[in-house]
Amino acid sequence: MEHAVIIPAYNEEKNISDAVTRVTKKGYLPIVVDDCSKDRTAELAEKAGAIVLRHRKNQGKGVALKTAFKYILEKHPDIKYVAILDADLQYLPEDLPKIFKPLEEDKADYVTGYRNWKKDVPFRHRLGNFVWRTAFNIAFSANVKDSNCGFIAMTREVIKELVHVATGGYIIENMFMISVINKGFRIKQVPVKVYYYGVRDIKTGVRFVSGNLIYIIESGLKYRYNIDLKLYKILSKLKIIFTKGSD
Ligand SMILES: Nc1nc2c(ncn2[C@@H]2O[C@H](COP(=O)(O)OP(=O)(O)O)[C@@H](O)[C@H]2O)c(=O)[nH]1
Ligand SMILES: [Mg+2]
Repeated sequence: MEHAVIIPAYNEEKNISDAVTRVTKKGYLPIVVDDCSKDRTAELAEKAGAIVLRHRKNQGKGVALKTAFKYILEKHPDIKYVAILDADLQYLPEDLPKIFKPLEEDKADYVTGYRNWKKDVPFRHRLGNFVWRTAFNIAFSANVKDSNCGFIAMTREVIKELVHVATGGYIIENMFMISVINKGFRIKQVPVKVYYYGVRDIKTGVRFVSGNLIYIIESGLKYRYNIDLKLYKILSKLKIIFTKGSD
């Protein structure tokens, strides 16, 4: 078995069995990290045949990924390629072969999906992502089609780096991409399908968008001019912006 799929999960009893079953059907090893869910997520994941790693307290998606990276590096020397699939099935397990392909062909070290903004993404999410993507491409002289897609795949070599940076919640996608750029790994993006089962309220949305934007701009200043404002850290400590997730 060379392919593993990490499924970070927090209160996902509705979709977790389906997610695990469809990942297994594709021939990949499903590793669920239960981030201290209050529902039957862990039990259902186990019943569906996944390897289940449990957090005793809720720590956010970033730390859930760190737990899985450590587990794979320590216990699974055979695993060469690893993907991340959200448990809420916003992205499709059936798209996994597409996201693994550039790695298998040795054309990339890190692959992310890119969403069809017009066809699949609600306006408010489209706007937030436009702001992030524009800031990201300016800050890093990059030309990514999607800077915040949670559907990601990477090689074992990349995991050996990201296990040291993974933390927090929804900034994880930017944090990983920035780290991969800094390390000079090859990045590719492939088109993926995405579903939205509800849109955040405006207040939450603004806190979400601004938190990520501050992180991107600050990281850009560090990347270009080695200026470290630490603003993101201060604001997350003051709980002005989210850290783990919007929960
Ligand atoms: N929101 C949230 N999701 C978590 C947490 N820990 C793990 N996750 C999982 O991370 C994935 C992405 O979370 P989600 O809230 O859907 O984020 P979004 O779709 O990017 O806004 C899902 O599979 C969650 O179950 C957490 O503390 N909070
Ligand atoms: Mg989601």
